[in-house]
Amino acid sequence: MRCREEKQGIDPELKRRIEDHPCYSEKAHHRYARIHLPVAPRCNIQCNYCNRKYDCQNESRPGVTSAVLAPEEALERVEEVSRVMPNLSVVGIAGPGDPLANPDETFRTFELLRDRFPDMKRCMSTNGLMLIEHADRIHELGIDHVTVTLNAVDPEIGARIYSHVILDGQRHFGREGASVLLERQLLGLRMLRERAILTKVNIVMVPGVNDDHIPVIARRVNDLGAFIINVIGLIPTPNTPFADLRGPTPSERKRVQDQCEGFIRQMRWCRQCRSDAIGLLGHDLSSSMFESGPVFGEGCRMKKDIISSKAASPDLAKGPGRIYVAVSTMGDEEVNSPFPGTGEVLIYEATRDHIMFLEARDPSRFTYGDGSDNMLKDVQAVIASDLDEEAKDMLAGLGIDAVACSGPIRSAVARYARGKGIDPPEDDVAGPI
Ligand code: CLF
Ligand code: SF4
Repeated sequence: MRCREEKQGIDPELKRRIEDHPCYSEKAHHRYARIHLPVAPRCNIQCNYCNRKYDCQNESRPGVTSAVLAPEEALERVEEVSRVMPNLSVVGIAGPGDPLANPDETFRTFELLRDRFPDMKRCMSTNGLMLIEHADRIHELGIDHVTVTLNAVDPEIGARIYSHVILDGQRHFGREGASVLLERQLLGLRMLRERAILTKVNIVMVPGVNDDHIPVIARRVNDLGAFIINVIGLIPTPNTPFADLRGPTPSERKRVQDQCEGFIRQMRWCRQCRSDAIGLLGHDLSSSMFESGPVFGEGCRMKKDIISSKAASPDLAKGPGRIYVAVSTMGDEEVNSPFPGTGEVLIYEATRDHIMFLEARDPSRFTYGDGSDNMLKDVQAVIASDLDEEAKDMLAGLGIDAVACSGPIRSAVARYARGKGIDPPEDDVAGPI
């Protein structure tokens, strides 16, 4: 009988490369921490969803700014964090601009890290414009994981997403700019594959612009050897051309992810973290560990306004044989946080074929009232270590079950599902890869 890894096409060597990377393995994301080093302030393109007061949105949520560090300061930060965080396994550079628009700072930082922390995974996220020039350097420095954000493989669609691209001091606009970027992204991905570097492709899903096009992107990047894709919902940011658009609803995003799942792995657990994030995904400790002053003067003051302004309403479609459950957790794949509490709220789907983690809902983006934007209005149950009377009343008013328990999340979801006549497979109760 084939083991689960084999069924998923993951050989032992590949498993070794992803098993402690929180963005390449769902299981790892509950256990292993990453640190982002904000050493790269400049950018070489202009995305229509990006306000440059904030971090690069290709990897981060809008409304967050990170203080830029020099490479030596970045190394000191890793030294400090690694002393208190034994599960720190990955160090990444993801902004606040594009790492490859700041090659000196980016590569100097990776050089210092390679010498001082040779066993820590080195990771980078880029818009891909300058990959061709730097693929060899990336390989030499042992940067084993590279994310490329690629929002269109059709320049007509790309022209609606990118306002311009700067190459060799020249600005390229519209379709021409999008073609320049695309050509270089595709060649860059190929070059990374030739160097056996694991690649992830982030796609920012913009309803009405590239949503129907995402399966086409997924097929193309799969052909170019990408390991996994991460469909990120647009979070509209003030003072950008996309300020008045909306992000996808949970069911719109899930529909696209399900369409793509047939031919490439899906990362569904991304938290769109900031470019100086530290810790487990979803439990960012950066602001409690270090003063993260604003680079461009606004700081995180704007964060709440931006994030709460255009949250897509929860709309997972209930149906026979399928239930959605919200779990309150502080991490470790355990039900270990009360509701409401300071932990995250994770949404799981259970059917007779799977238990699937769908998304994390940020309480700051939603309300708990009885309106249509209640962040839990589309789930059947809330599972938490404890629920206060007010929470139980609110849930009862929405027809949602309140379940207090502890222990592994997937066992708790399976128990609830079985009580509703749905028996998920044992493999999935045991956990993800
Ligand atoms: Fe950082 Fe990105 Fe490396 Fe991960 S994040 S550079 S691949 S170590 Fe991860 Fe954060 Fe999502 Fe990025 S959850 S935003 S996918
Ligand atoms: Fe902004 Fe990142 Fe796009 Fe550059 S690549 S414009 S920093 S979102």
